Amino acid sequence: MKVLFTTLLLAATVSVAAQVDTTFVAKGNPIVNYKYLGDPAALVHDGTLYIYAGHDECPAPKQFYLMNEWCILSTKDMKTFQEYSYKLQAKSFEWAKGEAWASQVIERDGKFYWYVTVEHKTDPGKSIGVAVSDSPTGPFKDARGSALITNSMTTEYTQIFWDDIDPTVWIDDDGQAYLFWGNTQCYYAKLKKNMIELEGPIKPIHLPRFTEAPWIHKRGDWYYLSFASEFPEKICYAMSKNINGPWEYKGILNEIAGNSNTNHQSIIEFNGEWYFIYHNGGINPDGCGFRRSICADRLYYNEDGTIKRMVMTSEGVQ
Ligand code: FUB
Repeated sequence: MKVLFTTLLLAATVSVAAQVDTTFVAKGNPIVNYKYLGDPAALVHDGTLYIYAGHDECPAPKQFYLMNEWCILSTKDMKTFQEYSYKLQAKSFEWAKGEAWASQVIERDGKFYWYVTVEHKTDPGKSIGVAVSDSPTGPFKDARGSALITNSMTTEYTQIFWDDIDPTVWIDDDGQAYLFWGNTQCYYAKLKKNMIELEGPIKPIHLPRFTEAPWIHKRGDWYYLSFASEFPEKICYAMSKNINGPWEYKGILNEIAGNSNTNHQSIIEFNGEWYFIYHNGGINPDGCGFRRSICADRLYYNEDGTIKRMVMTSEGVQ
């Protein structure tokens, strides 16, 4: 009886978690045109590409970040997308005041870890938390009950209150996991195998004109660290043969979006193609950095491993 009850409960939890809210066919860029979403972080798992994005809720004509939750989308072919009913709330982290800024999800040993930026209640400034789930579509719950990174852990490098934002996580071939993040100053640190504690010191990475939004990806034996640069933001990148650097700056990858002062990218391989997934202000009549929209375009490499300059298109990847 107990086993039957547990099985039913598990089945109910899984079906609630995977409930789809909206299915739509993308008509080029922006991909989503029924709501504003920014900071798209891509994950490929089991033949599906997931996008985790912050919900821009700032009403026009106001100009500030009003972001309370993150949403989950998925696609198997870059044409038909689904948005799930489950949303992760910034206030699900009891120690946080709110503000669902940029995030990323990564899988390890069948668990999905969602690293998020939020405003801390008692350690003034932005901080990084981590939630965990058995499914890429949730439900997620705070994995620590406290912040993984707080502003007071990095005051040695900068005095600003918003430098601890935009987490990106990489698990290297030897199993060692790394957290990269930052604004104005880029940081990285090793993570323990449990993915929810630091293993070792926080180290600075010196990148020219670094603003925010670091993203790590690897192709062949090259590691790539792309990031938002200056303001309004272009996306630039650096390359290395080692996740610990040194990083060689390679210049601009994507120009200013024009209709959004931020551009926040993720770069991922899916079904044999490389994609640059980013946001612009494309569905806002006046363009806007606080009512943003997710876009995707193909990304191509040169023979020497450097990346060709991105072309942002209206047609998208179809
Ligand atoms: O969405 C809030 C902030 O805007 C993100 O954390 C930054 O990367 C920028 O996109």
